[in-house]
Formats: sequence, structure tokens, C-alpha cells
Amino acid sequence: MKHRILNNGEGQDAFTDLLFNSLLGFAFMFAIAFMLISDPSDGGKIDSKAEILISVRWPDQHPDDVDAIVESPQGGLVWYHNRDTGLMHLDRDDRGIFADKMNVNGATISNPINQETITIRALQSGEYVVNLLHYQANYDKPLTVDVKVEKLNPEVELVYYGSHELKGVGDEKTAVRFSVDSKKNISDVNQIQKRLLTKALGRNSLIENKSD
Ligand SMILES: [Ca+2]
Ligand SMILES: [Ca+2]
Repeated sequence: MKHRILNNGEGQDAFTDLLFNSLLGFAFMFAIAFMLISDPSDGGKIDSKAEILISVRWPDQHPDDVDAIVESPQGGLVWYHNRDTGLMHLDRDDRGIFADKMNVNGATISNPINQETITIRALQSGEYVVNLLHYQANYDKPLTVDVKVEKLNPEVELVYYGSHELKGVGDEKTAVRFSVDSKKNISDVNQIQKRLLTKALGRNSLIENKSD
């Protein structure tokens, strides 16, 4: 009898431990879920103070890596290497299918969309240049990339929408250039080519390896 009581006691202890650990597990999962909800990643977040939105998009699930590079009138550059200049912001470096899969609570979620979005938060007078870079190419066939530029204030206005072909690793093209005047009107939308990468990387125009 003595043993049985002892055994029961141990059994109860084990049960309490199990219950406690389960509760701890639930609390932990809840905390993780709460963190995921309250701390959304910056990917895809729309800046409510945006003046201009530049979207660069290529076919869904395509493995190629395209980079958007935007130069401001003051000569500032925003691109994967410098994603925030204060006045301009790149949401993320979309690398084709690479890093498009996320593991959330054991389930794999995949994002098929290939898109990079650049937000211009405050307009400066002068010319903006939007370039595309074919950072990684997997096929011989040219890749079609759609570029959309929207001015958001005082109402949404399409500044530019067009398709461009990138023809292999290192191919850099100017998709669009546009000017902003002192009254924040857009003018002089054109496609005169200008290389930005050479400027970004100095004379050594070799593309460095992306580390992340
Ligand atoms: Ca990219
Ligand atoms: Ca992608």
C-alpha cells in the first residue's frame, strides 16, 4: 500500500509536470503567434506618407533576380545595397524564388509574386531615374519586367506603366525618368538611358555577391 501511495504521488507529480510543460508550451506558442501578429515584417508594408510608389514586377515564380535602382534629384541611390535613404525606401530585395518560402508553425508558405517596391516619401524638385538590373538570370530568353510609377497625392495618378526586357546577368536598363517641379507636378517622362550601377559601385563595376 505504501508503495502504491508513493507511486500515485509520483504519477501525480509526473502528470503535474506534463500539464505544466504543456501549458508552458501553449503559452510559448501564443507568445510567438502574438509576436508574429504585432510585429509584421517590413515586406510589402505601404508607407502612408508615400508620395510616389514605384513597382517593378516580373513573372510569378520566375527564378531570376531583378533589382530596382532609383536615383533621386540629389543623386541619392536606393537599391538592394542601400534600401533606405530617408526620403526613399525599398521594401525588400526580391530574389526570384530564393527566400520566398517561409516556415510558419511548421507549415511552409510560399509567395509566388516577384516584385520590388520603392516608396518616395517626400518629393524633391528635379529628375528621378528608375533603373532595372538583371542580377541573376537562369535562361537565355529575355525576361519581361513591368514597371509602374504612381503619384499618390493629392490623388492617385499613373505617371508611367511599361514593359522592359532584360537580357542576362548584368544587363542594366533605364525603365523611366521623370521630373518633378516646385509645384510637385510631373513632367518630362522619358527613357533616355543612364547607368546607375557604375556610379553605385564606383569604377569596379563588378557585382558583389549578395550575402543575406
Ligand atoms: Ca532583387
Ligand atoms: Ca520573389
